[in-house]
Amino acid sequence: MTKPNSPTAAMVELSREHQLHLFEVMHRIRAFENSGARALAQGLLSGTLHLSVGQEAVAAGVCDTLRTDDYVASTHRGHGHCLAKGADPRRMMAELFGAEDGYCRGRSGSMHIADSAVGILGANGIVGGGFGMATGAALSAQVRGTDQVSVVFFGEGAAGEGALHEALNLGALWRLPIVFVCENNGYAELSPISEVLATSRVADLAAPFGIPADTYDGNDVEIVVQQTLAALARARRGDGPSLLEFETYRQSGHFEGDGQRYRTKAERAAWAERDPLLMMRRRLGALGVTAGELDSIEAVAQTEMAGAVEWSAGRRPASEASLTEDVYADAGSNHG
Ligand SMILES: Cc1ncc(C[n+]2csc(CCOP(=O)(O)OP(=O)(O)O)c2C)c(N)n1
Repeated sequence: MTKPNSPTAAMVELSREHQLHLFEVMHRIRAFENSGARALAQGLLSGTLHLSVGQEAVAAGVCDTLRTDDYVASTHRGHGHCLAKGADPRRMMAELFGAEDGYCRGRSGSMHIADSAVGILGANGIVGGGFGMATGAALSAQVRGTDQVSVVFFGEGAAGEGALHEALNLGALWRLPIVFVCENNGYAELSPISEVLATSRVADLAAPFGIPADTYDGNDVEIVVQQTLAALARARRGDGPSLLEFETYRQSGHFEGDGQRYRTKAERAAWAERDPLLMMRRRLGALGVTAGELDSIEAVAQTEMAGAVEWSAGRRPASEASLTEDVYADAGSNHG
């Protein structure tokens, strides 16, 4: 998959081709997750999945602006971040299937997918676990004198974690090339933001550190691209961190199987109208792209991800005998 018009400056006009590319990336994310969810419902996978259906514009828009050697620290809801940053969907799907060909040889499931070849530091089962890793990666880029940037995705539920405030402090103090990207989907597990955070705006939390921050529409992929470009330019110039809060909505449950009794049908229906894929479809339609062209992009994405499922289902499962491989124990040192 090529990346047309890889942008390098802030506030560029996105070409029609570029917008079509973003539409394709968002559809690939949705198709991957829907395919995984179907496989789970069919009993082909164990455990559960945390889907990001409805949030694709943030992953696609942010990662679109990044270079392969930039870093991304993801979350427990990280399929979109990993795919958009360049992970291989077959190896991702194989990991969900617990197969040896998966990213972690089938031992982790979706919450620990990492790919250092494309700068993915890892999805993370620990809420707020990415802050320290991304800060460290940004420090490493600064020490090595490269212009790489480190991006950390987090949910508004992670904004109450001390690790965010430590990372904001060090990022500002050392002017690190890091961008904090909050995907504010309104709920932390089953709790609305009003019950878990003392402010309604995560962006407010950056003010004491002198870090520029604002809140934007996270379902409009073009806005996500433009704002990330500005934050990246600042980081690459050596001017330090930014915090971008993107408001979005998780259309799926917190996990597959979540009864979702904590929110109303009316709320879900209103956000479904603002589905980022639908919004992009309308925009491209207004630019003269035909419904047939858009449908075929969607169909190609679905075929690709159905292929990833088929491939993964045929892979060898991780063997029980291999489970203790790569587990380290410090047996030699004297802790007395
Ligand atoms: C340190 C830690 N505390 C609690 C949990 C349990 N947990 C898993 S997801 C989640 C909510 C996270 O909410 P948010 O950061 O807003 O992300 P979202 O699920 O909305 O994408 C919690 C509390 C965890 N995995 N790690």
